[in-house]
This record gives sequence, C-alpha cells and structure tokens, in this order.
Amino acid sequence: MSSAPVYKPFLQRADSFYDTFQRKSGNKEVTHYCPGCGHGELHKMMAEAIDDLDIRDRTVLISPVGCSVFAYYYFDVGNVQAAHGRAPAVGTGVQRSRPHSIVISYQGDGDLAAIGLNEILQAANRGEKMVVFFVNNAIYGMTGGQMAPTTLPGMRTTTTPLGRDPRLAGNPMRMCELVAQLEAPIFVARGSLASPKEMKRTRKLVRKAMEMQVEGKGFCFVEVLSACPTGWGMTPVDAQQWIEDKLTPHFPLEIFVDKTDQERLEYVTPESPPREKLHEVLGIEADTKTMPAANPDPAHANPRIKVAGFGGQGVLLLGLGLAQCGMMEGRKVAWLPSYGPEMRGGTAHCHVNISEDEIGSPLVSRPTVLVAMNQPSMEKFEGELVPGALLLLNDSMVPGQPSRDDVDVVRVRATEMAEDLGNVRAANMVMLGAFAGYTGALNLETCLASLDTLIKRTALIDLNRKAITAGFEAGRKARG
Ligand SMILES: Cc1ncc(C[n+]2csc(CCOP(=O)(O)OP(=O)(O)O)c2C)c(N)n1
Ligand code: SF4
Repeated sequence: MSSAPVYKPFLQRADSFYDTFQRKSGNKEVTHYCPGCGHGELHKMMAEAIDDLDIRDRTVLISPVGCSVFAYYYFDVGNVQAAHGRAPAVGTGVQRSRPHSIVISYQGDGDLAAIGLNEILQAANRGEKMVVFFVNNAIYGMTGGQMAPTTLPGMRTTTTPLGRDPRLAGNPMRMCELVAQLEAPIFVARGSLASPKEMKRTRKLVRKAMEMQVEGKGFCFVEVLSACPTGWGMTPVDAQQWIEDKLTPHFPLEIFVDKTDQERLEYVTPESPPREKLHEVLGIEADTKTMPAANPDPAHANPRIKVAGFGGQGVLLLGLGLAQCGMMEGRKVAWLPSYGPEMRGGTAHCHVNISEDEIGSPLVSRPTVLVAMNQPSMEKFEGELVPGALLLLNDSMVPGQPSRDDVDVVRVRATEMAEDLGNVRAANMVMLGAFAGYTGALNLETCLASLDTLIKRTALIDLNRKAITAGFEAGRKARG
C-alpha cells in the first residue's frame, strides 16, 4: 500500500527540481516557459509527487519534442530525450531493461496525438509500466501555433487561419477516450489547469498515477488540459478561462478507467536459453571456439574503433573480424555497420566496440582507434578521434598527412602487401593483423582462428592467414 501523502508547503520548490536551470541565456532561476504556460504547473505537480514518494533515484523522465523538450533542464532525475513522438517506445526500453525504474513519458498533443499516435497506442495496448502525462494545449506551441489533432473546430491557428474546419481537418481527437478502449491501461483520466480547484484535482490524478508506478501496476495515462497563452494569442488570465469555457466542453474531465485496485500483473519474463544453446535458438552454426585472452596495453584494453574505406575494401568484414576476435577472447563486443549511399562506392564505415564491461551503445562517436583504408576516410573521421588515439592508416591509399598532431599515427602498406600476396582484397585482413600487432588487443592466433567463421570460401583462407600474419608483423614492428 502507498504511504499517506505528505504534501509540502505550496510555495516551496520541490527537491526534484534543480536549484538553477541550464539556459543559454537569461535568468537561470526561472524556466523557459511563457507566463501562464501549463507545462510549468504540471512540472511542479510531478516534482512534488516524486519528492513525496521518495523515488527521485529511480525515476526516468522521457522528454520528447515540443515545449516539453527541456524537462531535463528542470528535473533532477534520470533523463532521456527522445525523438518526436517516440517517448513511449524509449520508455518501454528503459522499463524493460531496468524494471525497478519509474518511467514517465511527458508529451504534448502534437507529439503524442500526431507524429507519435502509433507509439502511444501500442505502448498502452501492451500495458507498459509507465505513466504518460499528456499536455493537451490544443496547438503546436513550440513551432509557433500550428493546428494539432486536438485543436477545436473553428479554432484559428497558423495553419487554419480561418478556423479548423472538421470537413477538411477532422474533429479533435479525444485521446483519453481512445486509450480507454484498450484493455491493458489501468488508469486513464483527464484533468485541467483551468482553476485552483481543477489544479487540486489534477494534482491528485498525477499523484495517483505515480503511486501506481511505485506499486508496479501498469500503464497510466493522465491528460491535462493546459494553457498555451502564446499560441492562443491570449493573456494568461484569458487563457485559463478559455480552458474552462471552450476546451473542457470538448474534453470532459473524467476518470475513464480505474483498475488500480486490481492485483498487480507480474511480468512474465521468458527464460533465456542457456548461452551454449543460443545458436540453436537463433538457427545459426555453433561458434564455441574460445581463445586465450590477449593482454593488451591498458590504452587499448577497451577499444572503440571506427573502420572506414571505399565500398569494396572489405571494411564491414574487417569490423566483423575485430568483433569476432574480441568475442572469441571472451570480451563483450558490438559491431554496427553504416549502410548508406556509400554502399555505391563512396565511404563505407562501421563501428566496433571491444570491452571488458557491458557496452552501453554500439555507436562509436569518439573513437580511440580509426582504421582508415583510404584518404577520404581519414579526412572524414580523424576529427572524431579522442586525443592520444590510434590512427591506423592504409599507407598505400592515404598519400596525405592527417591534420591531427595529438594522435598516434601508424602507417601500413596494406594494399601493396595484399597485392604481393596475390589479392588486393586481402588488404582488410592485413589491417586486422596490424591492429592486433600494434595494440596487443588481440592475439595473432585468435585472428587466424577467426577466419573459419569470417571467410566462407575455404580456398581464400590461406591467403587471408598470410595477410593477417604479415599485418601483425608490420604492426609489431611499428610498435618497436
Ligand atoms: C521529426 C520532427 N518533425 C517535426 C518537428 C517540428 N516540431 C517541433 S515541436 C513540434 C510540435 C510540438 O507540439 P506539441 O507536442 O503540442 O507540444 P507543445 O510545444 O505545444 O508543448 C513540431 C511539429 C520536429 N522537431 N521533428
Ligand atoms: S509556446 Fe505555449 S506551450 Fe510553449 S512555452 Fe509558451 S505557452 Fe507554453
């Protein structure tokens, strides 16, 4: 059961707010919201509930796009910023990977009911354990007052200067009523910020939905009719009145679903198959080969690698090879190819992480190693390298000098060496060997053994073994 509410004095700032706010300019003690805007009011109710329920450490607030986007400037909780309309999907990921967290998806009407309509309905239908606070101000506030799905008939916006005509633009969407049709949501309610009395009621709705998260009960949806004096072209006082006179008749203030007394539905987490059986589940060949781990120079113990070159230089395979070797030596790995127009002959690249620890994101935006197979790749990516990083260049195709003078530049004549061995296409394997030889991050034996998985045509394995070995020696020699 939830504890009895302990409300703070009304005017005291909630602890869940930062003391000062990150702002590009202006007073760092106040928010960026316009006077009379409902976002600030709702923020306050949410922050108080977070304080009272003592859940600041496990609350993750997902702010999407719209005037709500800067919620992370204000709430001192876990914050994630999601793409337009995608907060429920991101929240799903957060909740499922961290079931103890309290997830709040904070969304405006453009975000939730237009671009994000599918996301919200699917998350509601799955009954994700999160609370959605839906700020319905009947307009796109941030972008200057365009029509939203919730804009009232006859309401003038910048995109409906003569007023919304339902024959052309449909009728306002009642999101609570839509969500309430689904079976999974446990609490669906609409409140308003039209008056102190309504604020008090809305405060209770906010609190109840938050309590349901603490009890781990399920999907809660609280819509809040909120003023956008700027978008509506009104004074804050008139805007509040307008909520009561115009918005509320269209959007009744009700509790549509309340199943909060029901027993909590336990997540049924499918049991993971044992690691050694994974290949059977995935329908792939078993790769049980494990190799002794290398003992790398600490600077290269957890490399974040970007591999780049022309399409056709085997850049993606080189990345796969690095990841395969790391995996065989018992480390965590991630390989992320970049597919794009470069597939047609421009610059292709991939991201590789090899790590002792879990890898948060497969994306390598600040590499510790760049393997550049040609000049344009070096020019494109050298700027991303962290100071002290390794810039491993295919000397045969990088005639120019890097502009960075704070990185370790190593040149290997990979294309020529591969050509000498009989096939220029093995240049990628020369570079794989060179990386291992120079950094000590992978053993030569592992690189050679990885070929059984990497190379399908057995006739090419011998050539690639030679390429890796030659590269490894070149890397070793460069290390000195
Ligand atoms: C993919 C994408 N499409 C469009 C936009 C432009 N955009 C920014 S905010 C916004 C509407 C936000 O309106 P709403 O969700 O009602 O929030 P409010 O600003 O009223 O709080 C739009 C369309 C964008 N940033 N990204
Ligand atoms: S434009 Fe509207 S929604 Fe955005 S901050 Fe101003 S009043 Fe609030």
